[in-house]
Amino acid sequence: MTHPIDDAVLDLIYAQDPDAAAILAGEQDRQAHTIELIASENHASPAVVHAAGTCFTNKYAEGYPGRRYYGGCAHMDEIETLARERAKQLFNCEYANVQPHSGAQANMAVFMALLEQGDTFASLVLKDGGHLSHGMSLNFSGKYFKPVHYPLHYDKAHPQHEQIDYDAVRSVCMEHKPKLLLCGYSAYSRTIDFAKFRAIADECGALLMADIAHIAGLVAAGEHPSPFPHCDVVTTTTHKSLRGPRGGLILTNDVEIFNATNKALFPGVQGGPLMHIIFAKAVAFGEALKPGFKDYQQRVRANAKALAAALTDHGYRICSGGTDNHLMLVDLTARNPELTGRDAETWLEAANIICNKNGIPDDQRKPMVTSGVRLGSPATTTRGFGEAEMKQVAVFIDRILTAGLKGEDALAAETEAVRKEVRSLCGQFPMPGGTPATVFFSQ
Ligand code: DSN
Repeated sequence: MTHPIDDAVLDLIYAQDPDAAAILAGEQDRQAHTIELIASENHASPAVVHAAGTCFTNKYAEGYPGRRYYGGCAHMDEIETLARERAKQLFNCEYANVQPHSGAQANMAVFMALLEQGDTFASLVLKDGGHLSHGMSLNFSGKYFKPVHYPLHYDKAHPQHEQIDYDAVRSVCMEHKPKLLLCGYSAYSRTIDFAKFRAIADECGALLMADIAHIAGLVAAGEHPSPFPHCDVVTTTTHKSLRGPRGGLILTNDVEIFNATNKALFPGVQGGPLMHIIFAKAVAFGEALKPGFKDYQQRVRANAKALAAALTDHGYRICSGGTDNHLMLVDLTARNPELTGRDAETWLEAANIICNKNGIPDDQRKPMVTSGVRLGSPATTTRGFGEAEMKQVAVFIDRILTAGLKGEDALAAETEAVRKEVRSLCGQFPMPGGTPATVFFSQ
C-alpha cells in the first residue's frame, strides 16, 4: 500500500529533478524498512509531514502576531496564534513562543534573556545525559556562560544509582549560587521531580528552567509530571515524543519572561520564523490534543519497559535500573566487556535496526566509542509495535551482538538473516499513512 500524497510528491519532484527524487525515494524506503530506535526520533503523520511542505514556506514574517515587519501576514498571524493557543492548552501554561527553529535555539534565547555573559548556571553534564546546549565547552552555553554541573548518584550500592542526586544538586547550587538551574535531559530514563528542583531553586535564589525536549509528548499526555507550575521557563523540541515537525518551543507562565525570551529569540537569535514549520506545529499540536494521543504515550512507556525487561533477560544492564519514560541507556559491557556502543550501532544498522551509541554514566570510553547505546520507543510505537514486537526487537539485537562477538563470518550470516526478518516485521507495521511508494524504483 502506498500513501497517495507521498506518491504524488515523489512523482512531482521526479518529473523535475530525478536525482533529488532518487534520494527522497531512498530515504522513504529506508524509513519504511528499518526499526527506528533513536529515542529522539519519530514518524510524524502524513498531515504533519505535508503541512511542513506548504506555501507557508514562501513567506517572511519577522516579528510576532499583530506586529510584523512585512505586509501580507494576515494568515501568518492566524496560524501562529492557533499554534500558540494549542501549545498553551497542551502544556497548561499562559504563554508560548512557537518560533524557535530548534530546541538549541530555544535554549539560546532563554539564556540570552535571563543571563548576562559570564553568569553561572547549573545543569547535568552532557556525558551523564545532559545536552550540548546545557554547558558543553564548545557550545554557546559553555563558551559564553559559566556552567557548574550537578552529578548523578554514582554508587552501585545506592538504590538510586545513576539517578539524579537531589542532595548533590542542592550542594552544588548552594555553593555556586547559579542564576539559573536547568533540569531536563537527553539520555535520562527516570521521572524528573520538578517540585524538588523548585525547592532547590528557591533556596539558592535561581530561576528554574526545564528542557523537556525528550519527554514533551509524555508531559502533554500526562504520562510524565508537568514542569508547570514549578518551572519559570520550559523549552522543548516538537519532533521527538511530541511527534511534530522538527522545531522548538518556549513556554512560561511569567509575562516578563515571555517578553524577554520573545525579544531574545527575535531579533536576538533568529530572523524570519519558519512559517511552514509553525503551520505544521499547529497541526501536530492539534493531533496531540486528541484523546488518542494519551493512549499512544501510554503505549510508548509500556513498550520501553518491555524492551528494557527483555534486554535485561538477555544479560544487558539498563542504566539506573530501568525506565519510567520512552528511553533507556543500555550498558553493553554487562553482556560482554568487549562490546562497544560504536560496534553495536554499526552492526545493528547493517541489520536495519537504527540506534545511537551513547556514553553511560562514568563511561571510561571516548564519546565516539562508548560502552552503551540509547534506545527509545516513540517511533516503533507510532508504527503499531506492541510489547510482543519489542521483545522480538530485543531478540534481534542480541542475535546481532552475539554474532558480532563471534567474528566477521558469523556476523555476516546473522546480519543477512535478521535483516530479512526485520524487513518482514516492518512490512506488517506500515509507516503512518502507509508504506511509501516503491513504484519509483521500477521507473
Ligand atoms: N540530538 C538530540 C537527541 O538525540 O537527544 C538532542 O538534541
